[in-house]
Amino acid sequence: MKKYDESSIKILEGLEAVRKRPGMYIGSTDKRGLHHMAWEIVDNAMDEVINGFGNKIIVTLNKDNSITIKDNGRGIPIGMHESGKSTPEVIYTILHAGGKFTSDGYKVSGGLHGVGASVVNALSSYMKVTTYHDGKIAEIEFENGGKVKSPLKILGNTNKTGTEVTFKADESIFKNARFSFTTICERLQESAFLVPILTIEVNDIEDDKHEIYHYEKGIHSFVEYINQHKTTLNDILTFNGKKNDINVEVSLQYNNSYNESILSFVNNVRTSDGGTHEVGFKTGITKAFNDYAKNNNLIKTKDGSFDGSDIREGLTAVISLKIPENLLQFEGQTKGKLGTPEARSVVENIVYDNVSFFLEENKEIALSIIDKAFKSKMAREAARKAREEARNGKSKKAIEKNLSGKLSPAQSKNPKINELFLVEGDSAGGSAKGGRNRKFQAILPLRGKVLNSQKASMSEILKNEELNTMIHTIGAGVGSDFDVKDSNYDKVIIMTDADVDGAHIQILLLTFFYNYMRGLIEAGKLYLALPPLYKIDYGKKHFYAYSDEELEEIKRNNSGKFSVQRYKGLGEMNPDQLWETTMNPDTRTLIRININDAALADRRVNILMGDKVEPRKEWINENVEFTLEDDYRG
Ligand code: 1YM
Repeated sequence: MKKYDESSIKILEGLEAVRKRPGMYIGSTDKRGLHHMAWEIVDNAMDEVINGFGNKIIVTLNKDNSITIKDNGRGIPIGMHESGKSTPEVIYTILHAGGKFTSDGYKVSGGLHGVGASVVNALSSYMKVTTYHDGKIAEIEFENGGKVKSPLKILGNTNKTGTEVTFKADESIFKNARFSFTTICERLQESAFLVPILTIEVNDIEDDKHEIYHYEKGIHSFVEYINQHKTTLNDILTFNGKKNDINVEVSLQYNNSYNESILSFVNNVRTSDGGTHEVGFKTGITKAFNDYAKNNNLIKTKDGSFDGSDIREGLTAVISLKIPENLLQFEGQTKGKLGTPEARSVVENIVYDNVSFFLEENKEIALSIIDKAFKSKMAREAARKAREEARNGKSKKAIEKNLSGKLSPAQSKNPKINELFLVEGDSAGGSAKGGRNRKFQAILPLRGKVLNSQKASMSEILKNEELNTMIHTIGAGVGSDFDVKDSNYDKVIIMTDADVDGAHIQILLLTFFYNYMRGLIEAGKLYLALPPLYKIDYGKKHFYAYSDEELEEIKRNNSGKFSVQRYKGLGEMNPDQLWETTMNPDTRTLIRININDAALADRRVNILMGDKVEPRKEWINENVEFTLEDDYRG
């Protein structure tokens, strides 16, 4: 039997604590948590490259669901600690609190909340670390959540350096321990944009899929990638500057769409909730355009100046800052918002100077963007006027009359609890109307296909009866005039049949909300209802199955005679069934729509709904299987 000394026991207790509460260390044990494990090791490799050691990272998804991450940095040192343990053993078994720091004071670790390699080990059924260091190849293996399987041993000599880590997530902790090639590729591609010297290779052995990412032009290429399938208005403008130790790099380009797509990063970590740097960027670019327009007599009156949102219509921008540790401040629950006050004016000045210079040098482009901003301003003012009229003017009655034929309102007028169901077709609308809790649930049936808003202008949207009714029902405006605070509903729930037509309507509606009511999605108020696919009757007992897997599971867990009913549409359910399975807050499953990755969402929506056919065909060919990933549920 092995003997454990006191320090070994402490270490095992530490790792055991991680296994007891994995969520505290990696957020969750679903698909997202699983991928956090990979990011943790990838970030260690990335830190090494950012520190100036090595330039290549290879990630391989193995057949047994394990993953291998390899870099060509210095390799983890192989010396012994006074505890008698080797350095790799210490790094992979002792819980480290913070990230690493470089000599120039930049915190480079993108590591999630300072979680370390040892956490990954604690949540793995197997782990192997191989280091190429000081002319030697050395290897250590762990099993069962970080227990040493074989201590560090020298395997031979080498003239290479680097680190290779393989781990297999513990299947008793993770519901599904299979990594997603697409998820890994998307995240690593982003890293490759941010670190131009880096080459990243991703391989999936089982499916024989391979990707290589390397972008010498950095965030310039990032903007090029986001706008790839769009019609653009200018050559990409890239500039950088440095003040007060804060390094700023910006790339931007306009396209002919109506949305803005701004992505920001601090020390190569995404700041998905923005912060002072984004505020500075927005102020700087708005000021540059307004000053240019004034100086060239394009704006006459004071209130003729543009709102920031007018200037940002069709703008794609990537902002990347490097901030030394002593100035770093993050805010918000997920720490995704930069708080550093200095960043605001530094970014604002650099953006103002560079954009002003660009406008002076590129008169024609300046005019075309300003023309677009003018149109945005007009549309915004028209939408606002329409909304004000809807609220009090003559047309209020007309709109209410129009709505009264369609909307079944809730009795409550409380926007904090009310739910709006957008239902496909009149017959399902009838079931929903009969089955709902009328106190707080309103039903709006949608007739026929929804207009594809990716290809429509604001005035076409406002003329479309279906969308117009929806806009007035929600009551919070549309486009740049949209303000989620005015929404009449806490939840807007899209409820369609579980078939191809239903999926199409979902996509059209999601496209509309994404383009014209993005604030609703950002506030977490847009949902998809999840109706069951089957009803299974075992005499008196009955079950609902929401997927084929669930159907099989129900059949496995029950014995006796049964009959299965496949629901083809919502209309086939009687009101009680629809309430029980899909609408009752206590028993239903809703899928909350989020914009996890604005750039990716933008790209997807554009590929799927935009005016170029080729990229859509290509995408559909490459992604034939349409699946719903766990992490979008909740
Ligand atoms: C595939 C994962 O972990 N590479 C890696 C890690 C480290 C070093 C080099 C390294 C760092 C230093 C000195 C130093 C280390 N990480 C840690 C810890 N790839 C991968 N490559 N020599 C080598 O920071 O001074 C310690 S060493 F603790 F952060 F995990």
